[in-house]
Amino acid sequence: MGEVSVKKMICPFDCPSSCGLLAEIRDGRIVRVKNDPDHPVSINGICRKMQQYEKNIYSEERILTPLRRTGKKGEGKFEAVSWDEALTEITDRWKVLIAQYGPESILPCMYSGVMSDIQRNCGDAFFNRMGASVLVKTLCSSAKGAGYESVMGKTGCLDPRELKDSDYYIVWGSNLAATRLQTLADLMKPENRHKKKVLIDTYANPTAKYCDQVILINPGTDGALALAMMHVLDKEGMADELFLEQYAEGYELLKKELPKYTPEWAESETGISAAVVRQLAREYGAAKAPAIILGSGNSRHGNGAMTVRLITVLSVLTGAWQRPGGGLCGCTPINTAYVDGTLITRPDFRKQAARRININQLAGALHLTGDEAVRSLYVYAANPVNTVSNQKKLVEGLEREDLFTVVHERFMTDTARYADIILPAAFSAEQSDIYRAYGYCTLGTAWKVVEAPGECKSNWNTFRLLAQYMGYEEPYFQRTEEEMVLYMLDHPTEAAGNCPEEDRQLLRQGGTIAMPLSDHLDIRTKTGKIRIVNEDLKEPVPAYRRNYGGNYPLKLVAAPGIYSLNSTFNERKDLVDSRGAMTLWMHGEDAAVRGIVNGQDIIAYNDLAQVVFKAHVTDRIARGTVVSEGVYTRSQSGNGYTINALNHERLSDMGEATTLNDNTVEVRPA
Ligand SMILES: Nc1nc2c(c(=O)[nH]1)N[C@H]1C(S)=C(S)[C@@H](COP(=O)(O)OP(=O)(O)OC[C@H]3O[C@@H](n4cnc5c(=O)[nH]c(N)nc54)[C@H](O)[C@@H]3O)O[C@H]1N2
Ligand SMILES: Nc1nc2c(c(=O)[nH]1)N[C@H]1C(S)=C(S)[C@@H](COP(=O)(O)OP(=O)(O)OC[C@H]3O[C@@H](n4cnc5c(=O)[nH]c(N)nc54)[C@H](O)[C@@H]3O)O[C@H]1N2
Ligand code: SF4
Ligand SMILES: [Mo]
Repeated sequence: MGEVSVKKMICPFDCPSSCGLLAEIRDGRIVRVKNDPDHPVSINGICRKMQQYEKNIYSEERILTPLRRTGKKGEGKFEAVSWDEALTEITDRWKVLIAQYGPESILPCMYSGVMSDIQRNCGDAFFNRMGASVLVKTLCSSAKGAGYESVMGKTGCLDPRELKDSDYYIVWGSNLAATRLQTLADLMKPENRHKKKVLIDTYANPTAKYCDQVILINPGTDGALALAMMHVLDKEGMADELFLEQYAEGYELLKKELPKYTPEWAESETGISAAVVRQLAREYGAAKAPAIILGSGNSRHGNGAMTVRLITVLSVLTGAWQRPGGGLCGCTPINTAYVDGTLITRPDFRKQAARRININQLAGALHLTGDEAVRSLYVYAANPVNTVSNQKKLVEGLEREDLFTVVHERFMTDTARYADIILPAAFSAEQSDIYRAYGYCTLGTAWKVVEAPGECKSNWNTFRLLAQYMGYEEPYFQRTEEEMVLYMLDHPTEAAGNCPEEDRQLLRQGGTIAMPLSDHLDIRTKTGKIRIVNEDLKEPVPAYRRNYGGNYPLKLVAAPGIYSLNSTFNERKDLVDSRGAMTLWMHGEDAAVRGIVNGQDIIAYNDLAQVVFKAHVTDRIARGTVVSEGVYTRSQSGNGYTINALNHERLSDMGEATTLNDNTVEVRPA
């Protein structure tokens, strides 16, 4: 047996900390993965999913060669072909489609399978060059971003490392134990243990056991709670009017609206008793440096951006932002660009504007006909059958015989099953890239540590080949992956260029550097002030607006799970086994009136579909709400459909985002 060498990697998944990893390598294979103690964030460890990353990389299920479909769409029958055969077939089909119907008949579909900059975004350059339809990539938290920015502009929010200075925490619609593990670790440190932690969520998610108080709220009503808290703060003289005068604009206009938003009014919207609203507001107002740790759950509603806008305004009301640890955490802590993304996406390659298709409306897009029809779909780093709304209609679209579908994947996902051609994808360990965490002020690089098995290729190398077969001759498509990383390091943004020499050296070698934390009083809005009232918006004064809701009696929430990351990690048997069946949490009273008992098979249904779950009956959920955790595959469900079959394609109020927590269902025994 050869010697063990240790190399640095960075976690490529869609998770806010982009943890540093150390790979132990023997005979060209990774034998173990652990946390990199030199990394600025993941000093204490990494999550259970990534502790055995080698199990994913060397999984028996991995796709190792290009494949051509031999069975019916969806059946999962394929034969191995060479890269040359696959690329020739793909590009021949595309050339015909472009000549006959124009390049907009081709639609790329990507999302967050890999988060490193080049591998994630290089496809944009290829499809810009082609002139293909533009995918609007708003499957995650763009409503949250729009709501925050409408108040704070580009001002950086708290980096979680600053939470050590806070004296009170509100975890608002986030399951830290699953999605922000490094933040939870910080909150549980001995020096922070005694500080009160309040969870506001639709159910007692796995983070509840780390909190001192759990407040259950009706989904989509958080804006009412924020307004009622502001009502109390204003009425009881806890708003910091000096701070608001100096740093913000428009408070006097909002103040006029506050009298009507009483805790009693909020109780009728949120289901939280007026007494608890008052108690929460008073505690929050009494704290010197309270931090609101905001998840994305409550932004995935028809009123999601307005909700985040109201919570952001609440975070400034008591002047918390002027004290270390006070303010809002969970939006973007970075107030400047670390990487010039246009060097990767190359908007200049696109010669004329093309139509935009929102990823949340992919199902509808695949049913367009005539001149508008989508005739080819190229999916990479995404698994829309499991992660995009309106699953049933989406699958019907993918079944179209005249839709030429290519999927670049690591595993036979529910989406890959519908491909005409599958291309085998590399893992992050087998490719090189630049990494920015979205939840921390860090910047890193990681070089390939092992060769890809079989014929797997990275996104960059695949688009390079596709460009070659299409006859695209731009120098961009000639670069190797390593040359592209070096090119990016040689063309730094101002912030990255200003790093100390030793940090720049580290980036060339591979590793993560801590970038300066944002100055939270350096308000980066158009007016230089925090915009409590924003004249650029349709509704300048923030107000309570209801979410879409629906005609069925129970509100349905899709929560993230600990054992998977969106649909990723469904290839890991150990994690899938620990997770268990696809369950639907429901309140004991809601179950009783429907004759449902714990553990029973149940059917949740609405106008879109029926989905079979196991009932998880509990009193730790808001009445009238049902929640399903985690993203399951179709084969793990009782009837071949998962929660997204029950979700509409409607978009949020700002940011064109998913509204996957804003749907209603009825439930009956199966
Ligand atoms: N293990 C694991 N880690 C992950 C992911 C995963 O799937 N698994 N996903 C990754 C991705 S892509 C992202 S974007 C982040 C997301 O991570 P965060 O931004 O921290 O947000 P979530 O944990 O998704 O927040 C979901 C919570 O919001 C609650 N919620 C839903 N609607 C409402 C509402 O109207 N009001 C309130 N108060 N709560 C509501 C849900 O019940 C759930 O507990 O996590 C990333 N990390
Ligand atoms: N019901 C429900 N739906 C959700 C969510 C939820 O919590 N519940 N979360 C939502 C959120 S926040 C998000 S961000 C989206 C995420 O939606 P998706 O981006 O579809 O995320 P994943 O399901 O993780 O699928 C990513 C796929 O990319 C593949 N992949 C990984 N690395 C690479 C690579 O380097 N190259 C290529 N070509 N492929 C690669 C993986 O094998 C995986 O199949 O889902 C959203 N949808
Ligand atoms: S906590 Fe998130 S970033 Fe860290 S190793 Fe796990 S999935 Fe990756
Ligand atoms: Mo996400």
